[in-house]
Amino acid sequence: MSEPTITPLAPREGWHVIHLFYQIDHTQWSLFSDEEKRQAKTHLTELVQEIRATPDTHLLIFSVATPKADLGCILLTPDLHVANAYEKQLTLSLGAEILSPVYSFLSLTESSEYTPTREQYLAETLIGENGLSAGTPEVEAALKEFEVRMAHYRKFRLYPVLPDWPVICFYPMSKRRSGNDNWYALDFATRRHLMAGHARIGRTYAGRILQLITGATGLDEYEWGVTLLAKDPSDVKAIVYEMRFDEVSARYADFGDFYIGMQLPLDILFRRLCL
Ligand code: 76R
Repeated sequence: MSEPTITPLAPREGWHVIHLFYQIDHTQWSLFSDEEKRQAKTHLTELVQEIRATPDTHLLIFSVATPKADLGCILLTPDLHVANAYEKQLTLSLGAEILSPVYSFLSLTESSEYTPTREQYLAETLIGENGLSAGTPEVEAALKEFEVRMAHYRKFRLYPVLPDWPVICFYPMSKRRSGNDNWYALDFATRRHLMAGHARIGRTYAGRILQLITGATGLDEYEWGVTLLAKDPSDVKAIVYEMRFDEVSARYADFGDFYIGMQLPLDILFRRLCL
């Protein structure tokens, strides 16, 4: 799909991610004949299939719950040229002037700078918190388990394959930089300590909330895209509420608009969107 004469713009690690939100122009759509409507929907269906058949490329497509938008897409792919080409094609996929972009967000998957190293896990968690002694079979087993878990974790953060959980929540977020509440003026140890508290809360939602944090500093207005997948909308409300009391969010986070969508099979999605 990528044009052969163009050098790929793949990041050193990870994938590009584009969140796209569209409104549908039903006035333009109503001017289409039944045959033109059928062809437009077939065209979008084939494009979705082509995108999903592209190596290392994923597309989530969903109906947006409120009139902030109608249709939402999350595209993950390594090469920015490919992301850009698919984004243009998605926008035109139902015909000119049918889909108007109302919000978009460009980011990159990233591994976290706060992930504990093997040495930190040994010193802080196994010895410090659990009171174990270095070198015992129990500690060696725990360290092995930690390394396997971390390898999976790093792979998921950089190359996520997202499940088809129905509820999608997306919002952009930045860390605050004002007066005494300047995240970027904190030293690394303090930020790491605060992020550990954040992660502790997050982990209590395992199996109910799947978070994808993508970095956008220098790429878009906000610094991160927060994408949460859930099976139950009340888990989204609960985690975002609980996080607000945690210092990382209470003191240092600024948020943009929230979008709530539902992943659906394409035929049901078209009916839902009155297409
Ligand atoms: O990914 C991990 O499990 C490691 C720990 C972790 C990091 C490094 C983690 C855990 N997060 C990390 C980074 Mn998170 N997260 C958010 C939000 O609404 C709000 O208040 C904030 C939006 C939610 C709901 C959430 C959920 N997290 C980040 C970063 C990057 C910060 C940086 O690098 O400075 C942001 C912006 C951010 C925001 N977080 C978790 C969760 C959940 C559910 C987890 C547990 C994941 C799991 O281990 O299963």
